Amino acid sequence: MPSLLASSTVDPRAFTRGVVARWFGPRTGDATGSLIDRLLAARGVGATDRDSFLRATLADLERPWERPDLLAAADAILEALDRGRRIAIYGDYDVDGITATAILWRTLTTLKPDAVVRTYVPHRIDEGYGLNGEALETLAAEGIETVITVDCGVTAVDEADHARRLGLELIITDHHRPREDGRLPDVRALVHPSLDGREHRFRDICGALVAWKLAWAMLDRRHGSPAAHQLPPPLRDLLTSTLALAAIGTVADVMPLVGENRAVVRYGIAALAKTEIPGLRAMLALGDVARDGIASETIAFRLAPRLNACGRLGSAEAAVRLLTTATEPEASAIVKELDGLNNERRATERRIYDDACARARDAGMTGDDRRAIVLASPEWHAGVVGIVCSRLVDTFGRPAILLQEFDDIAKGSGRSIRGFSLLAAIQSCGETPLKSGGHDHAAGITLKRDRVQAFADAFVAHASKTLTVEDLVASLDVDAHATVEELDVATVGSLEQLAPFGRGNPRPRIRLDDVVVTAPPRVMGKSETHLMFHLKSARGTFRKAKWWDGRRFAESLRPNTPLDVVVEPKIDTYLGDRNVELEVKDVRVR
Ligand SMILES: [Mn+2]
Repeated sequence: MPSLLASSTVDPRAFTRGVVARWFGPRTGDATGSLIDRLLAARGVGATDRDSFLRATLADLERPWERPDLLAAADAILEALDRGRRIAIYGDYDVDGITATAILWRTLTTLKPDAVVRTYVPHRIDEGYGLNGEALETLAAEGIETVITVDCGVTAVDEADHARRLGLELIITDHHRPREDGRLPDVRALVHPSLDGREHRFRDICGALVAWKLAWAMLDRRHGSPAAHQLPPPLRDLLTSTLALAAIGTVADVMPLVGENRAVVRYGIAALAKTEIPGLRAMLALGDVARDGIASETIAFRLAPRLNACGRLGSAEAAVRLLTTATEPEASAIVKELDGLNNERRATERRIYDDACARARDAGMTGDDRRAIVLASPEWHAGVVGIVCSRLVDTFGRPAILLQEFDDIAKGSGRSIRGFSLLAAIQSCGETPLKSGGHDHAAGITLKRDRVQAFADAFVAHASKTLTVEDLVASLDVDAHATVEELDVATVGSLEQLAPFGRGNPRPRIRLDDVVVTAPPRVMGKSETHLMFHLKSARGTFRKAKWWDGRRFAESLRPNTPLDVVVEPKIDTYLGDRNVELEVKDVRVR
């Protein structure tokens, strides 16, 4: 059997052990040039791509009128509008699905204000993800004639046949992985960025961006100037305002922020700051959301969790209304509701996390012998266990699977660590689940309830056999070495050119060798878990540093003990002064 472990082959990049994690990254002297050039090189952006990466403009996007699949779908929808057919946009309950739904709804109702267009988002618990036959029957019975999917449908071969029997015209737009057997639904038009033989130029895009490109294709077909493909100003504004929604979907669906996604998120954030969409304005008006300006992190940590909150707990209907029909007063009421649900979700998450930690410790799944966590409970909400798994992986440095038990089944999800493929492990540990799917890093699983214990034993045994104790130490990717002197306001400020940051393009992590802490760190924050101190180079240059949640590592920070540190440099603009601040991620005593 082939090994499931990448760590059994040696990572080509050297690693050093810090207090918290193994550091993977370039050796000293590996690269030359300015810091930004070294960072780009570390990310595989060479001299030829440098300018387009830094520029990241919408002009670099593939033109929708150059794509036959987008044109066919655009024409089918325009024809449906012209014929006055009743249209349903069928989406998904996560943020990508909700924003994709809103993009098409806004476009269709602008193109034809009196069109009959409704949205349909399945209930997470009662219906589950994707096109389902019963929903199609409901829509047909209601008089719907054309169904356009967003963020789902590419695997719906049987449902497409069912739709045809019901007399529904079906147009599918999706970005999920097609079926293993290669069968595609037989429909009027199908748009998908990564189908074999008809891939888009940039394939890693979310459902909302697929929908936005379709919107652009429709607007161009109907109102674009023939040669230059220019739109009249109000329609250009529509495209800009819906770009904010596409950016939210892109970040929330954790797309890699490279290629087209960089331009979409960068310009989408600019559009978000000026948005006229009442629902988005109401979200931005929440106290904590846009306090420090708007960046990809604003979307990831402040907007997306709230938009997700109602869908996680069941129905995404309120969030869809927020981004489609809601007027200003409705929008602020919905945002209040979503904020409340998000707080509820966080409380649920904390409760499950505390419970799971205690049970993992009791079951001996947090020590060195048993190297994975698999637990089940009837009390745990299936919509939240995935997030809790991520936190367990962070805390205990090992794969974690949590299941909710109900009736005679157990359903849940898991998260993994570097070098351990979760899906492969689930499928090869000797207990066959009813259903499993996902990736190396994250997976979903359904079991018969009376097999949970056997599965847990088999999975933990498998992980304990394949993972070494060293594998359980968290890992940290380092982009480049630098000197303290080099991290001045101008250089650190210039790193913002690499934004937006997220998956595939994280905030630069920089290693500083041979520095010292000048005085005992100060404890800060309400929780008294954070540290503040100054780092000094051998040549005597100081920088302010912070270590969030670093108090437990305070004894590694004895003044004047030589250290190597990994930091994320930032510009702090407190009281209008611009200063460099280093966010410490890990230290190593030399
Ligand atoms: Mn999606």
